[in-house]
Amino acid sequence: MRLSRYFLPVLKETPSEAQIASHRLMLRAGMIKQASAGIYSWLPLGYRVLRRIEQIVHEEQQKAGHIPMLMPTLQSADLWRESGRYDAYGPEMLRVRDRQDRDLLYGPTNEEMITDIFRSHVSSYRELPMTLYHIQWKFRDEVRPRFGVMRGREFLMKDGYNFDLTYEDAMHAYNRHLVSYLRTYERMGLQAIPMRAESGPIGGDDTHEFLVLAETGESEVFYDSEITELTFGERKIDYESREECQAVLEEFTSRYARTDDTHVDTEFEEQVPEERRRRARGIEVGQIFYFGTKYSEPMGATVVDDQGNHVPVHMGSHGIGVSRLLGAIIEANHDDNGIIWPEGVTPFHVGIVNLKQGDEAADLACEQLYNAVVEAGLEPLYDDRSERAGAKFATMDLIGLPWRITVGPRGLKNGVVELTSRRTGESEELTPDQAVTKVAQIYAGKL
Ligand code: 5CA
Repeated sequence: MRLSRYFLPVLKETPSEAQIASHRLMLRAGMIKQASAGIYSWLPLGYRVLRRIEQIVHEEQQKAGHIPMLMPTLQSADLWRESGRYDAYGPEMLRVRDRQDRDLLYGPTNEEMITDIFRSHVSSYRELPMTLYHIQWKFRDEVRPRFGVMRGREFLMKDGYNFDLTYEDAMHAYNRHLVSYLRTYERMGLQAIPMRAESGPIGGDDTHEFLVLAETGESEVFYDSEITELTFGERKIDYESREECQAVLEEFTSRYARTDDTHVDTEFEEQVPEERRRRARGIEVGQIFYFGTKYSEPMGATVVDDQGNHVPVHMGSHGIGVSRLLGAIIEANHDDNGIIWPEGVTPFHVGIVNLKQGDEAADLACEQLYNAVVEAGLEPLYDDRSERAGAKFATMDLIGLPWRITVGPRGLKNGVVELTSRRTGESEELTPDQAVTKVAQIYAGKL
């Protein structure tokens, strides 16, 4: 992409309505524009990151054996009357009436709809286990939408639903989700800690929220500091193996880590030595639930088991806040000059800055670099505008591409360009070929 042809409406001034860094930076970097309270348009740069995050979520879900699909945003109220949640959900639900006077709603979540799909098509235990998921826009009429995409009214969620014959099978699905979530967040450069939480309107007793520690987080959390030393890393996992998945759950959830809803002072003090007790704030980027037959029973989602009995299926649901993740990633990765994207989610892999647009040698070198980067399978953003170098650097720093190649007539006389890391600020002089090879190698390990 050439910046002269792109749509990147960066803001010079800091928008006064934004209270936290991620919201400010997303507005300043031209990633989003508010359409109305808690509802945003995704401008091209923001949309790119959103798509990258979705892609990682898809890949990790499918590795775990979960099946992608897509359900609509508008749902019939009748389904929600069957589960009893139409009245119970309250004013967060946006209710709509069509021209036939039928009650619809803009889905805040999809337990009812997926249960209806399941009961229409699945009748034997032989078809289980099954986990279906989608990535779709949700609407919750939050009392206080704020912090940009962090607490929106319309937001993008990955929501997955498991259908299992027994409690044990359903807990295996729960554990698979826990593992796949750990991997998903790590690929985005985030540490998200599973913490015992409250299930709220989704229901059920077993639930964990995944929290990214951040001062600006909306949740208060209490945890044993040892937990922050755990990473899933590059290890292999066999998702079919109950033991392996259960072992990961135990490893990541045996230490004290709870949100304020489930926190108990006396237990915290008993279980964690004082020097390891931490009280902090966090951003909830996902939640997993086991709720058994809460929906399958009232809605008649049963299968015939191997004895010929009709039994309601055990279910759980598992969500990732896809659009919220942009905010969480930026909260965890920025400095005074702007965003610092982790390689896994960056909107472009490398920025090319031409210090002297119109200089024949510089223009030619940039074109060649651009083509070489594309040939290496990466996406460059080439700042080919006739701007001052300082302005070009400021834009690159603001939008946060992890790597920048700077090309100027002076360096070219010696056959070199400059490769700069956004995170460390360190630069090195390399030939254009070496610079492309190095960037390609970095991404080969990160994508
Ligand atoms: N049906 C279940 C799991 S699929 C469910 O709805 N879970 S949830 O309510 O916890 O939402 C899943 C994730 O969506 C949350 O962990 C959070 O990351 C994200 N989320 C929830 N509300 C909002 C909101 N108003 N704005 C942005 N993201 C949100």
